[in-house]
Amino acid sequence: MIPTIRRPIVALAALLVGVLPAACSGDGAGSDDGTITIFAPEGANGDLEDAWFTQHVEETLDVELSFETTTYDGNAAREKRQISLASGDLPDVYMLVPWVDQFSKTELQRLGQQGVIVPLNDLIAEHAPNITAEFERTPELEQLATAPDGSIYGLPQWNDCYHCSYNAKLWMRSDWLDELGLDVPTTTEEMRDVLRAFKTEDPNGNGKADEIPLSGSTSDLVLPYFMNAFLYNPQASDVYSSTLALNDGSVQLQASQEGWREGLRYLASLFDEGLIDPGAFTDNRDALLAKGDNADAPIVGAATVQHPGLVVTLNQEDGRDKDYDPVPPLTGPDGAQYAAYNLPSIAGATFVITSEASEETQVAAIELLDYMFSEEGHILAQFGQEGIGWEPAAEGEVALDESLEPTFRYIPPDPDEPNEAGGWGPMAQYNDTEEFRNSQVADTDVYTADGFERRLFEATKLYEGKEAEDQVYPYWNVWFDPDVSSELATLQTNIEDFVNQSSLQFITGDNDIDSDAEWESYLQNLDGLGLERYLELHQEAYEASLG
Ligand SMILES: [Ca+2]
Repeated sequence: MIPTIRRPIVALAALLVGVLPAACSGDGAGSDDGTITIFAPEGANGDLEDAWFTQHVEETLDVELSFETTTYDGNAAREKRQISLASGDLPDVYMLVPWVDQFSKTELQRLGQQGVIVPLNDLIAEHAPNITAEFERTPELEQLATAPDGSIYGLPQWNDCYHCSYNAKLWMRSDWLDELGLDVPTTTEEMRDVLRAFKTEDPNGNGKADEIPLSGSTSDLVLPYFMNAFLYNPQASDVYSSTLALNDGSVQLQASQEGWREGLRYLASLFDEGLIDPGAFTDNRDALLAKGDNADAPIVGAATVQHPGLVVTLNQEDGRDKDYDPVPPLTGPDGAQYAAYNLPSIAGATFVITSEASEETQVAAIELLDYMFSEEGHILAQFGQEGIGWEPAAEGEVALDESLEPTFRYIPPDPDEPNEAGGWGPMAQYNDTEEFRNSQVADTDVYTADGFERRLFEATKLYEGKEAEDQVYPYWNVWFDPDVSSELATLQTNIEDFVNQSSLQFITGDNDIDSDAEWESYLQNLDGLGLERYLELHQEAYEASLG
């Protein structure tokens, strides 16, 4: 996602009142009595205070931890964090989960300049050898964390999730292709033929025309996968909704290009033939899953989902999820064949230290994070106790990436005792490098439950490298001046929402994509919404990010 601008922080005055000298902090939530007070989300899988890893790290590092907890519900978590920031009663540390709620880049700059949070540069250099080593191994992480003024106001989680970096995939029923004697489609026109056959030739064999050739949901958009057969489209469903890309070093909106119109023309023609489920544009994920799980017979032929578990419930008795296989990026009429790439780590910060922390507490806090950057600390923090949450790789087991030495096998929790292993789970994925993730053991049969990660890994190989490298806009490295953040947020909302609505209207035929007048009017509306200024702000920030 583009750095979205959160609600303005309430009561800045209160924030400043909160910046008390450490010596007076007895009435603050943070303190200098040797305890690190951590604001963190707590989920269904147990209590952070009593978690095995909490006890382990307290003994190993000789610290005391105390938690102020929030929830895994994003909106509620965001609100509670804002209240905490405004209360004048700051914790020593915020340790968050990126997909729940985290500090935006704008917040980091504002709070850093106000002195509410402290720069981590010196603390890392002096007390965090594992983080320092990781910065050297992965300079992209340091770049992601460094504000334009050179300060590291907080650290994001580095989550090098290979399959998530190519989110906009299409999965199709191989058994239907076999039944109809068809090959996996490779072009937009072959895709049309396959979807037509799915619709009209009863591939599920029940004598009813009940097949839905192609579906999706409001979180699993149809458009990104198909548009990439016409021009590079970075959209990745709910991960990244903007269509900004580079053209010879200039930031441009793909949705105002001629290729976009061609892509819409193609999708409108599929829709007109009844080959796309209208619900794909209006229904949520639960509704898509209900169609995929249809009791009488499988009815969904293909879906634009990141993985098959989003279209059918995995591991059902009839094994229907095993029939879905990935379809590589399609080639369009002019030879375009792209796949959207997005950095899987989310820019911003999940870890910050506040001015409430005494110098001693700041050092203890960065040492805690540094331990979680070590391989041992990472495994124990994320998965908990050995033998319960994970075990070392056994003789003969194979890593997800077969070229790597297997390190450990994750043990899924017992549903009756979800907290038994006592890890911190998603709160601990700071150093989730590609090597760490891909050296985990995975079953070599991709259609088993234990082989599911390998199935996603292999599917992604079909998409990797298909991004238009010189067109990828690295929005994750771009920082905006806090002074323009609210202007930018308004432009972004207005423009991106208008693109999404209009694209849908063109696809469903509410607007006529063949009408030059209607296309012109669409472009003029984009101008009226401030497209030029929107691109200018991005261009300036992009150029600044190049240093
Ligand atoms: Ca049928």
